[in-house]
Amino acid sequence: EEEAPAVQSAILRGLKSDAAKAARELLSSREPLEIVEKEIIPALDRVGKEYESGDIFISQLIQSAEAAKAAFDVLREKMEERGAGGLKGKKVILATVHGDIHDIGKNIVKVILENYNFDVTDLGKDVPARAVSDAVAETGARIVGLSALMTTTVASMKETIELLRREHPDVKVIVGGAVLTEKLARRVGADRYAKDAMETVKHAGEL
Ligand code: B1M
Repeated sequence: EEEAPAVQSAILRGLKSDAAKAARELLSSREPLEIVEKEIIPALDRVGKEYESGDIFISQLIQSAEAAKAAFDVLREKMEERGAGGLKGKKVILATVHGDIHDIGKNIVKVILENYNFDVTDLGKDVPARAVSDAVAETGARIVGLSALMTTTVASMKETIELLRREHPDVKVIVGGAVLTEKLARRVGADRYAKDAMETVKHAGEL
């Protein structure tokens, strides 16, 4: 595979238009979700590690994240074109928890859920617990998906779930994000842990 590393290297080098172009080219031979899982996520994992070890600066991490978004935008268009359409099904609320601005993963989960016909209300990133609970009241959604990427924001996730338990005890909560594990998900009081977008679809379908 000649083209395969092109998406990754454009992300590693933080080149937005190259990343978009490479993603577009790869679409002729690969499925969008496969490109997300095999190219975009591994590239971001790598820059994350390089940042952590001090090999790259935050500015480079930001550029890589932007290149990843540019590649994902191309894939999203493709997925939206193919979306099931028709009547929208179960309502799901999505948010990245308070204090956390990482939203690439949540945005992927959103597109995939919509592809499977869920009716998604995306509250964005850095979302206070109060806003999540209010959105449940407004939309009548029975499923909430929360994302957290940092050890420091797992506490916000727990707070959000506690508020939901008090105000909307029948709502089911699915959690995800790089920092989470099955064990941590239980500890914050979630109903389900989803390691990726497809697992979210599976859980949301069952709940
Ligand atoms: Co930051 N960051 N970052 N960052 N960043 C991490 C998370 C970190 C692990 C990097 C590192 O040091 N190794 C580290 C956290 C350490 C920790 O607490 N354990 C970190 C840090 C420290 C920070 C800052 C504090 C850096 C600074 O400013 N000094 C800062 C935080 C600011 C804040 O939030 N308050 C920061 C900033 C940024 C950028 C802005 C540069 C950028 C984010 C851009 C954006 O999202 N708009 C960024 C990035 C890109 C990363 C890494 C490299 C990649 C994250 C990512 O997008 N992964 C990350 C390292 C890493 O994770 N490898 C890192 C790809 C994405 C598709 O995966 O989000 O896991 P993920 O989503 C998956 C699944 O987890 C699941 O499905 C998705 C698809 O498979 N999933 C869900 C996710 N959410 C779900 C919700 C669900 C279900 C499934 O609900 C139903």
